[in-house]
Amino acid sequence: MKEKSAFIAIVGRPNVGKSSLMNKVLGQKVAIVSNKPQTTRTRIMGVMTKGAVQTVFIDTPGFHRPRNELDKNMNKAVGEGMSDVDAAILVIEAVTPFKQEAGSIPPAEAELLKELKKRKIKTILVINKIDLLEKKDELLSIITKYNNLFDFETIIPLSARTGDGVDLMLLELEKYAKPSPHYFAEDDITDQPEKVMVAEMIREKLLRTLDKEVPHGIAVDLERFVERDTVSGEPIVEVEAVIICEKDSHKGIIIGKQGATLKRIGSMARRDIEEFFGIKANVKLWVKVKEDWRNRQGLIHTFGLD
Ligand SMILES: Nc1nc2c(ncn2[C@@H]2O[C@H](COP(=O)(O)OP(=O)(O)OP(=O)(O)O)[C@@H](O)[C@H]2O)c(=O)[nH]1
Ligand SMILES: [Mg+2]
Repeated sequence: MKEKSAFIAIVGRPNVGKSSLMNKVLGQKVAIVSNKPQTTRTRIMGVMTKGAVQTVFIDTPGFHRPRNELDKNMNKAVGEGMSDVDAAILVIEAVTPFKQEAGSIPPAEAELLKELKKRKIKTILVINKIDLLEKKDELLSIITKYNNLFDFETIIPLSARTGDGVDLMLLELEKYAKPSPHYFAEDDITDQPEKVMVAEMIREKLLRTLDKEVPHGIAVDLERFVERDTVSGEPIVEVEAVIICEKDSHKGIIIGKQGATLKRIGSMARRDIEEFFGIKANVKLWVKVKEDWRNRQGLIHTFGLD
């Protein structure tokens, strides 16, 4: 059997459902998901091996106007995610949360299309969240609008939530696999080390629990991550993490009244970690303030975000 591989970049504005789509395809949660924009901060690979064909998805941060050094790094990660791929998926939303002028598209999407054109990348347009569409004929105007702007390989409306249309996308992707050895082992699902995945699981709970500007200024630094046996011989994974935030007032919000918020975040993260490793977990969390860390390259590097 001749091995084949395909590298597929997933790009788009923040919050359109890129990570949800990758997770749905893989049938496993590899990238964290939240209803806040800019959830994904780095390039994350998701690996799917079916027989001779290995498809490597590259989930990227939502492309957006940069406001600090971290944002610039995130946009850079989008550019890097698009290099040397066999095709790209541009994900857009069937229903946008903001008003748009007729015929126009969000500036971030226009910029991504410019980049895809410049790099001559074969691009599939995915219109996500069709489960939210009240009138299906609205799809037609979206398709016409985007078709006028770019020569897409194909356009696929789908729902990463329900899975509707996802099979059609996978069928389309088969075209881009090229004869090549596999880059990952057959049972690999991601390039992220376990330590990074644990830190991300904690950050996801923070994103889901906190509001306004607080979650965007957060990083999770894993200080301890070990598996050991308890006295009764049961395996347990010990996790100790520091939650970095930007202001004293944020620290207070994260901890909550008598530590209630932090406790809730810790137990939600513990459940995820236990499910992921299939053994019991202990999660200890602290909160520290590092002012303006999103503009300090040294700290951005420390948290693995460059
Ligand atoms: N109704 C509906 N919601 C969806 C669908 N796909 C994703 N979502 C929701 O959209 C929000 C954003 O999803 P993500 O997968 O984190 O989006 P993303 O594009 O990776 O976002 P960034 O990482 O911030 O760029 C979450 O609340 C998802 O649950 C869908 O098909 N239907
Ligand atoms: Mg994402």
